[in-house]
Amino acid sequence: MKRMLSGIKPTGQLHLGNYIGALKHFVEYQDEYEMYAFIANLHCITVPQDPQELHANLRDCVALYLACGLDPKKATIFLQTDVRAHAQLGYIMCCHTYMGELNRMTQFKDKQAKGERNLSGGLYTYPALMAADILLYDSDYVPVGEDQKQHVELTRDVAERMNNRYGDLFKVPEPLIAKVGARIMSLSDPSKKMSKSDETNKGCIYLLDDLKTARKKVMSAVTDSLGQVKFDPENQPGISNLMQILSSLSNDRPMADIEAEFAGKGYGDFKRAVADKVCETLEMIQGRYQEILASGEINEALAIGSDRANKIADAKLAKVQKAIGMEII
Ligand code: ATP
Ligand code: LTN
Repeated sequence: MKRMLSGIKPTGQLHLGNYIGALKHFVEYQDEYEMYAFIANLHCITVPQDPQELHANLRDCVALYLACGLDPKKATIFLQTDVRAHAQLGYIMCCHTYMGELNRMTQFKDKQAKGERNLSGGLYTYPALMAADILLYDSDYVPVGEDQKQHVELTRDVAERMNNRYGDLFKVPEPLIAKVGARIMSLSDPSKKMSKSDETNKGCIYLLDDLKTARKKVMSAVTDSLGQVKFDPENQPGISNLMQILSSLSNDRPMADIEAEFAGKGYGDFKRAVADKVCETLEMIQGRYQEILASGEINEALAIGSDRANKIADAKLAKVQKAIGMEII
């Protein structure tokens, strides 16, 4: 069975972009692949976090993994800090990644370009830790949204570099990016991706938004004055974004099908259909989320997951350290 690994940062509440771009695929893949899904709580402290909020978000994040359908019997679900080898291999990867490579990473460059001050060293070296996350498990595939492709490509480069230098240490992974929904845009500004760090809060639908709020956000989504439901991201970014949401929440329904259904109808009808689908999805997730919080499922899933993950990660770390010449015995 091929192996797949992905992580989500528990910074803030998970949103519909995370669900459509990442979580939904983890669930689809868990039957076909050996799936490793973790909560990247080391990555999230690369930017300042409020300890109480972070603690609450961690719990919510695991609960939402389970509520979206990840099954601890099939997938290995764990907290990054429960597997110490991530930080240790992360350091080793950092020593094999060039500053020139890190300088090219857009996530860091964007923050720098915005003039944000006091960016941490951790934020700069973040891609090296991400490489360690992936390579510890000899992952074949890494399902992520479009924004993470560059990090997976860097992981491939560093893996190949180390394989050439020390012998066959790592499997070289491939990013897996869905055709539809890899970049869900903000509802209030379709030129930006839907993001947890949305200042206005209007463009982002959180998985735990109450249904009324979620419906309102869809109904007030920015569209255009062309008056046709057509998939044309360049000229109709707002409508095309809503179409992507509708399509991926309806088993990847073809765009032509959606265009045909709404031909000659107004944007109001179309938005209502999108809002209905979004609310139906949120209702299902939130129902399971409440059940999970009231049960002991979270701790149980994490205990089984970290046990499984530690075994694989420890063996890989030992192999790497030996190959580099860092071990005495
Ligand atoms: P932020 O929203 O603060 O920019 P993030 O959501 O990108 O952060 P993560 O929570 O770690 O950070 O992302 C988890 C996964 O969700 C990643 O695979 C990422 O590519 C995907 N993802 C995030 N936002 C979107 C989006 N708008 N559309 C599609 N996929 C997304
Ligand atoms: N960098 C990712 C989160 C992440 C990840 C990973 C994804 C950390 N480690 C390993 C895939 C594989 C993000 O910001 N979304």
